[in-house]
Amino acid sequence: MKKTEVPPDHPRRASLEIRERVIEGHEKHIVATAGLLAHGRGEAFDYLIGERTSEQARRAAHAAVAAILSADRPVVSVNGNACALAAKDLVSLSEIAQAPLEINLFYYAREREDAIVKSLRKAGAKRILGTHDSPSTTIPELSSNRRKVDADGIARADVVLVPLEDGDRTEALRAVGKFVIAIDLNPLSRTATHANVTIVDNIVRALPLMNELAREMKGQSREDLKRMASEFDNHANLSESIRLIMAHLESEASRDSSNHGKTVEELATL
Ligand code: PTJ
Repeated sequence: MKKTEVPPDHPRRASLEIRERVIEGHEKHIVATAGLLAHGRGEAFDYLIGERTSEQARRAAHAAVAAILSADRPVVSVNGNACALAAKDLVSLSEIAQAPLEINLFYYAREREDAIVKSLRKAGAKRILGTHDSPSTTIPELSSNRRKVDADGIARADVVLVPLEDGDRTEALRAVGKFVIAIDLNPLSRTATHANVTIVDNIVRALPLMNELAREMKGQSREDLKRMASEFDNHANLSESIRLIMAHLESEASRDSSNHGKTVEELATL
């Protein structure tokens, strides 16, 4: 199917182009049908946070990268939406942090697995775990398809990055002792509240930032990185992210023209 062209002067161009990538991913079987709905929910929260990376998200990304770089066996979990929106960034983070990529799907279908493998390989991935021919084991706490994990990957990982995760799996990963990093635009989701570090931002902004930070922080000592990760307070950070949304809404509701053009951080201090 021909890709819909977004007019260059469309005021919502950036958001519509991201949406087109998800639709294209769905047509190629990378994204599950439910992934289209998940994206719509994400878009709504992105609108509420001002469609930009907040200071809170930046701090969380810093702690997340510190945790990944200081881990013994970090893994980057990949699902359909993450692959459609950020394949190259997932591959480069995996390389910088020496964290293997593992495909882990809620709505498993062999054609989706194949489509994701193809897309990750095109983005430069050399090694991909979690495929049908890899040795697998299960997370006992979980009943969905995602209970199957790669014996060489998530099963033995200490730190797992789960972009756009469903709540059950985050809880299950925590229950089996993993340090979980989530990227989730919804600060109220079970994933956001159960992860050790939640980056409340769009994956299309969060992953490039994580790559940049990973390059910068790679030379730091393991002790410093471990300290940065352990000092991060996810609940406090999520509360601040929710306050930013409230401030944004307050300003919109008051329709005070003097506040137009202010960033959400500036609004939060009013
Ligand atoms: O590819 P599969 O089969 O593994 O399925 C993937 C989905 C995303 C369909 C599955 O994990 C799912 O149903 O997830 P949920 O429970 O809908 O949660 C997805 C979360 O991601 C929601 O909290 C959304 O707000 C959030 N989200 C959606 N798009 C983005 C996002 N967060 C960050 N960046 C986005 N672009």
